Amino acid sequence: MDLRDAQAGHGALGLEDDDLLRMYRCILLARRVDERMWVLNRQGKAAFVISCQGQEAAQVGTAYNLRPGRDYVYPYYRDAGITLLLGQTPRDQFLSLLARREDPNSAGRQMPGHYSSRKLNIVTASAPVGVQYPQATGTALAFKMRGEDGVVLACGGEASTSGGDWHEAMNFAGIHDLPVVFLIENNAYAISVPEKMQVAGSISGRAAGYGFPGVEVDGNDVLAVYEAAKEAFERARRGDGPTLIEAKTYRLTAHSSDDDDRRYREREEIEVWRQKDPIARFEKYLEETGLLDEEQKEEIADGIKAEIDEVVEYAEGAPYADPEEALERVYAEG
Ligand SMILES: Cc1ncc(C[n+]2csc(CCOP(=O)(O)OP(=O)(O)O)c2C)c(N)n1
Ligand SMILES: [Mg+2]
Repeated sequence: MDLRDAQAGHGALGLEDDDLLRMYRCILLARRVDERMWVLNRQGKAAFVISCQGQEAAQVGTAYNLRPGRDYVYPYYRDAGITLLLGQTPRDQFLSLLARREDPNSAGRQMPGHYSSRKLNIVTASAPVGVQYPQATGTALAFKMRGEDGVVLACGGEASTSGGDWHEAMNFAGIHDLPVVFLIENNAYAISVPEKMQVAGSISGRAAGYGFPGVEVDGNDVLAVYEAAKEAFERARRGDGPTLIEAKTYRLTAHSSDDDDRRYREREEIEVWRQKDPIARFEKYLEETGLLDEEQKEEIADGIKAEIDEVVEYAEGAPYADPEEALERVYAEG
């Protein structure tokens, strides 16, 4: 196991013990929320689930560098770890999953995973893969033109780098030295298509062609990701331009609740990656550095379970939007 040396560990990155516990709680919360979503799906209560499982450390390690409400983020559908860290709540996530009127993302109109918050500068995704990148780059251009110090985080899977939008955005960001960080969560599959059939060469290596740094990082090591992202965000805030981060990780669930992954990947492969689960690895680090013991672990886990029980009950009882509201907030009004 590739664990960081505790001595040189989080202190050297400027992280306090409390920061680590906050990261840990968020990673665990994202996992447990996701697991409950699958239960609701199997109970016939939730139509569709798309998971963050396996990618939580890549998400939280990166987003820990964001200033909510000041920086902007263009997440993709798996980024529950990012949106929970920034301030969306499990209640928000379940209201969205169950398409209730109170869903803050879209008032029950969008598919799950289309996160959105004006207050937190989380910009909703469109369903076509990769369209977030030119939009994110445009926001970074706005920051630069206005002389503001905001940074934009734009996220996606490895297959989103096969489309033209990503390359155009990378090129434009490189030309104008824009304050944008591209996070590619390389989870080895695009639905049933393995990386080797989707990506030529190396993703991180492509940044060189656009004139800015590209780094590859172990996406299941939250501190390694945090370190790479810290450098990237600092570089952007200094006005030195974009960075591409390729976080190597793995999708532990099927692509979505509508996908049967037994048709294209071996169970043994998933087991190998389960041994590298980002949660177990972080727990090991926290235990070795004396920040977490069995009792605290249980306390955190119990707290999360109680919160999820409560908000699921709330969301299940929350009303749907009235049919007459269907066209509200779709077009500009007034
Ligand atoms: C332009 C476009 N083509 C195809 C799809 C269908 N689709 C949705 S997700 C996905 C796979 C994307 O894979 P990746 O970018 O690696 O992200 P992951 O789901 O693995 O996290 C595909 C093909 C789509 N939404 N948009
Ligand atoms: Mg993928």
